[in-house]
Amino acid sequence: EVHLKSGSAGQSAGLITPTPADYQKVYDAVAKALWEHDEYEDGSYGPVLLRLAWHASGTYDAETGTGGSNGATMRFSPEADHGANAGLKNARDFLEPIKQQFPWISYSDLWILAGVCAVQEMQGPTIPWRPGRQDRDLSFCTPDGRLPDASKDQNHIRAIFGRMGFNDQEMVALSGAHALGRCHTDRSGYDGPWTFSPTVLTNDYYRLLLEEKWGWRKWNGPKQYEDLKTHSLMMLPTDMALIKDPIFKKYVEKYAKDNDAFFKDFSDAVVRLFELGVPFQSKAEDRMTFKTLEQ
Ligand code: CCH
Repeated sequence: EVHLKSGSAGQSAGLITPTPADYQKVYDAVAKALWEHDEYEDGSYGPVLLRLAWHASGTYDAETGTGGSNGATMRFSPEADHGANAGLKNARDFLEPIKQQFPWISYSDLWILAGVCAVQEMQGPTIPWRPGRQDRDLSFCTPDGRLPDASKDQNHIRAIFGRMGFNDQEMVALSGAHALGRCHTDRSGYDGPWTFSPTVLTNDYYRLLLEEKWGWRKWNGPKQYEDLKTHSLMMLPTDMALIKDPIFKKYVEKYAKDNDAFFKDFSDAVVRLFELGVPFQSKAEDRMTFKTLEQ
């Protein structure tokens, strides 16, 4: 049970459980703010919101049951200062007014709901969602080093995502998120977008991986690839590992050919990712789906 402020759920104050309609209101507020703040970067906070939700979830360790999106411990040092989380303050700050507007939702539910909203508003698949995350204090911060290191290879990808409990197919499906957003020299040190439409989710990431010619970029920054035709797109060493590894490559080829298959597998894998380590009271059947602003 959650304390809803008077009026926020169309009811008088009291201890009542928020309904799907209440969560849809939160979704709508995030979506509206996304469209209002199109001055950010390529025109949308969507990519950085998705990355916040992923980095909150991707700390999960299946063996110890620690980490994951329950807790929203990235609000605190040391987790906020982990190298992998550089720049995610932009996403947390973006969501702060929404949290003020809907004080009954936990930060941890809000961050993940915002990730769902980002995917859907960027024309991606529907991501079923359920509430139940509770905020925790900084003693629950995870140690540094649980998120992937972009300079590494397929063994590292398997070690990191295997620790969360994912299989090869899911690892490739999740990586399609790199159709969105860009790298920033002042955050990761890397530079540039993966696709020509970084605020619309498509299977272009896979198509470009396979169809473009890639070579090392000649610059002073960390080792990354650039497309040899336009020199405006990039791939990380971990991205290129998906076509160097024959098993990963099979899935890259599948998703490059079939956007529907990508959307379905991406949605399934993201639902799992976003629920890692959350002690839900509700059942999987109780997941809700949100309407986009357009719908
Ligand atoms: Fe990622 N990612 N990611 N990523 N990522 C970066 C940016 C985004 C890795 C490294 C990086 C996933 C998997 C991996 C997004 C979503 C996902 C950046 C640039 C690096 C580096 C950060 C910067 O400079 O701002 C590595 C390594 C892996 C796996 O091996 C997965 C999984 C997801 C989501 C499902 C999104 C979105 C971005 C763009 C963020 C932005 O601000 O534009």
